[in-house]
Amino acid sequence: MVRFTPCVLAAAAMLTTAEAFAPAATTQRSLTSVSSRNIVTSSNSPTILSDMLTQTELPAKLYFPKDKEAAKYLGGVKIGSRKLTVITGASSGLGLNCAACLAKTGRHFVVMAVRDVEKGKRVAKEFGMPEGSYVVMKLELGSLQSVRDFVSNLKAFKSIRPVDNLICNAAVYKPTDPEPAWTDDGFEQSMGINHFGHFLLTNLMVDDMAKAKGARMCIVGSITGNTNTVGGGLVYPQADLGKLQGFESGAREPISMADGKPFFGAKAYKDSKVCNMMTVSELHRRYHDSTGIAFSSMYPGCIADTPLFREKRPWFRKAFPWFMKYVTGGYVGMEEAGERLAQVVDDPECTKSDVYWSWNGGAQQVGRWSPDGKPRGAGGSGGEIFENAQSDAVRDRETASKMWDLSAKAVGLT
Ligand code: NDP
Ligand code: PMR
Repeated sequence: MVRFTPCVLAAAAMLTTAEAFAPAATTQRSLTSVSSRNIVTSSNSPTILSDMLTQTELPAKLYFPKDKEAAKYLGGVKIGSRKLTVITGASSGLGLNCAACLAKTGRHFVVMAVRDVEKGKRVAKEFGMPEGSYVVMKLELGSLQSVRDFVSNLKAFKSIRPVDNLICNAAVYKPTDPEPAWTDDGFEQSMGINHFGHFLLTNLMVDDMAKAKGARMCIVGSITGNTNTVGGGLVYPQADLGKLQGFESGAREPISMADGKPFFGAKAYKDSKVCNMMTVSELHRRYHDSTGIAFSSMYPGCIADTPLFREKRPWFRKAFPWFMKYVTGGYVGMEEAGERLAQVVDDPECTKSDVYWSWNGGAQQVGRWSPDGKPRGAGGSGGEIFENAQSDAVRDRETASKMWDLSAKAVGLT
């Protein structure tokens, strides 16, 4: 395999995330609100709750006599001693593969928190997730109301057990949009969905999860938000929250960027990943001692063929996996990436808080964190988990604390 060379470094310096790979057609998109496209905001009514069921027929026997309603909502599925694990964006790519991996271990009852419930149900079946191992629930991260409704709907589990694990995985990447698109609440979508939606979700779930023994919360980060790496430091644009002038001004339309500068889609995604990783260190600082929850972030590797890159030209989507596999060596397949994320909440060795998990070695390591629980790392040289170091900018305590306070204000927590 060809590895990373100085010549590639030069290419990196010349190429930019936004400009080198422009979209297939430069479409002048209107300022599209998420709601006008695909939100069906959930409500707390039983009709909608029953919609989250994966089973169409309810077994007669209720397993949860303490709360008959909850049992009804769950179709009589017995969770037993399984951990209750919530995954956002579980209908595609990393999230779906992680959900399938965890469900198949038999150690987790998975709540697939998705924006498109029908899609979630369909892909769960396609991925062979066993009946009774999961439930599909509506969560539109581009709507703060939907986030609140989702947390409220989770109360269906209240009499059974608290949520043991929360994985914040969903994201959008809009590198080629000439103009920003907005969430229901008027946030630029990359920041609104990837960061603000998850920020509110994590805050609303801390108290419930504090009741679980050994709870874990993971927000997926990325190398491209860390400027101490080639992928994040050399490929233009770099993540940079500036002095958070955009957040200070409220972070709502017409303000699209964290630093208050004009919209730049590729950068907005990277900035949102910085906020994701900072949120983890702040959650740790504010809540770890009092709740015992282990807060972590992770970089799964470059899963170069997920729909995250849907806006890119067809040639880019073909070339990118090849480039990542044979030039940088940073590629990881979706199944292995899913196992890696699953490992963060399932491995007894991943209980440490305030860690940014990464894996050494390259692709084709499927099975290292396998559903049958075989030990990882036996043989071979790659795929070993380790505690990675984030960039100084991501670890900057002052900015992180300011980011937290301004985010809390933006989502209506303060
Ligand atoms: P995908 O596009 O395959 O998955 C993203 C998921 O997020 C989908 O399930 C999508 O739903 C969901 N989603 C998007 N918008 C919303 C919304 N408004 N509300 C709720 N859910 C939403 O991308 P990946 O699997 O590649 O990305 C998963 C995570 O991994 C992201 O956090 C990303 O930043 C991170 N990551 C990815 C890397 C890569 O190389 N691919 C590298 C490093 C990190 P739907 O199925 O309906 O589209
Ligand atoms: Mg990048 C070791 C080098 C490395 C790694 C690990 C990544 C990861 N990338 C590397 C290098 C390069 N990339 C080089 C040398 C180039 C110039 C040719 C390059 C380009 C590039 C583009 C255009 N890379 C990209 C893009 C994207 O649009 C992706 C992106 O930034 O999305 C935000 C991307 C990525 N490179 C990665 C990873 C993990 C991505 C996906 C981004 C993410 O989800 O964070």
